[in-house]
Amino acid sequence: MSLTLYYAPPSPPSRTVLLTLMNLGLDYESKLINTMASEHKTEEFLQLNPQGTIPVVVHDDFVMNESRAICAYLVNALAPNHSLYPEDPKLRFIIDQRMFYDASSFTASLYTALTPIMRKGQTVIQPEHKDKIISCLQTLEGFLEGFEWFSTTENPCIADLSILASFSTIYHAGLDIADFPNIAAWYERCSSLAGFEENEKGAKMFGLMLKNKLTEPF
Ligand SMILES: N[C@@H](CCC(=O)N[C@@H](CS)C(=O)NCC(=O)O)C(=O)O
Repeated sequence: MSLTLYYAPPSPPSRTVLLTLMNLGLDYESKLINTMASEHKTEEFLQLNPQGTIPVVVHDDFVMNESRAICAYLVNALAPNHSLYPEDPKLRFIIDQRMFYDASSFTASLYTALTPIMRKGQTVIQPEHKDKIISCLQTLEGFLEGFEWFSTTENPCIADLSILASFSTIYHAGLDIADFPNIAAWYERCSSLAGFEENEKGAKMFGLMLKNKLTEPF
């Protein structure tokens, strides 16, 4: 069996997959992709992923992109019914609901707010973009009310890993989390997860890059 991850440490979706591989205890080969040098746009890479994005995972000859779908596949194919993504339909619904919320609302709000800073030379996060991020954090805070993990069980799930990858990035960009005690306690709890330190390193890289471009605090 062979498993290869194409990724870059600052990239949140790359870190989501990295965290999943590490929490499943899977052996994999990693290939660093330097996006600054456009290594994700080479002909060779575009043959793997025509969308030209990372992460990409190749399991034997099966090629995948889209981080959360990759995480679900890794559990389904290589660790069925693992607590990261249990088969029980109701538990799985809760995990999918949190994970799809993360993709379609929380992480989407970050891309909307941060792309003008990272790629278009803006130096201030637009107030309406920040409002949307805060509104998503309020929702995430609510999901954690009475629970230790986004799974609502005593175990973390792949939604925890995808939210951790995104959240840690803005945390290290200077986001004030005083109004979100459930998220703060959850983030502290995440330090027990395999790969937490690797995720922190990448999140700090991205967060500091962002912080250096901002003329007003996050
Ligand atoms: N929804 C995708 C997002 C993938 C994505 O956009 N990755 C970024 C790095 S964080 C990328 O490769 N960007 C390059 C580009 O869009 O050209 C996932 O979760 O895997």
